[in-house]
Amino acid sequence: MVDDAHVAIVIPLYNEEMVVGKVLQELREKYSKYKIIVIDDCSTDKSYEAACLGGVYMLRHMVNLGQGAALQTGIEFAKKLDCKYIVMFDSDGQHDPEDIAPFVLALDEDKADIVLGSRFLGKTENMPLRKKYLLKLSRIFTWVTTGIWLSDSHNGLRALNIEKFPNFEITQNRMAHASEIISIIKILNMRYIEMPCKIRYTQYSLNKGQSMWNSVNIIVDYFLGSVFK
Ligand SMILES: Nc1nc2c(ncn2[C@@H]2O[C@H](COP(=O)(O)OP(=O)(O)OP(=O)(O)O)[C@@H](O)[C@H]2O)c(=O)[nH]1
Ligand SMILES: [Mg+2]
Repeated sequence: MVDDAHVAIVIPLYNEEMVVGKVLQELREKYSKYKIIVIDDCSTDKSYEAACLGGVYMLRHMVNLGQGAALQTGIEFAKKLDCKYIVMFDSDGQHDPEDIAPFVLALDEDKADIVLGSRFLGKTENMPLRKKYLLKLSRIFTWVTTGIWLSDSHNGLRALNIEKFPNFEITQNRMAHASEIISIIKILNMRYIEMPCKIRYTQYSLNKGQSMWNSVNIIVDYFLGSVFK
């Protein structure tokens, strides 16, 4: 059985003051024994204040370093708290807390070392067509660069056995970390599975989400980050 005290939910946060409070409340109610670790990445709005709730470990970067760096800060902190499993969860309300438990169970039953969320296996609604095609393209990119074929290679919901892989380390600061994580799986020879997860596309998330242009930047970041490591 999963020992809840050794599970961490690591949540990168950047300018989500409107939604982060609700996201954390839901997580606290449903996973009261898990360690909930939020890393505010020098938000310019009131996200930090909105996330300072009881029962939440609140960390803060003094400068904006990007989602990859925030995840790594959270992973290091979770290791210090002796956590065995780490769940990566977005703060923008797009993920469904219900999806966490089956991911952690799969790790605990040793079905995999890392579980990757897939919106194409889950009940995702209102996904914009441009996002759908971009994600389909990105899985070809992932396959070419790593040899790993996934249905959804850029999904922020993941769960990983950090006790078994303490050297799992994200070095790509910004959004290119998603591609880097797949490379790490390959380098560390981790057993991975994809599991269904829901992504909520609301007007809020559509207004805020990643732009097409940013996707090009992510690819450039990834290559530069790999070359100049
Ligand atoms: N720590 C940190 N988190 C960030 C940064 N940019 C975005 N995030 C967080 O990372 C999560 C995902 O960011 P999004 O921009 O929604 O990216 P996405 O979900 O991959 O893309 P969409 O499907 O377009 O929404 C959210 O919880 C953001 O708050 C950043 O610079 N630093
Ligand atoms: Mg999002």
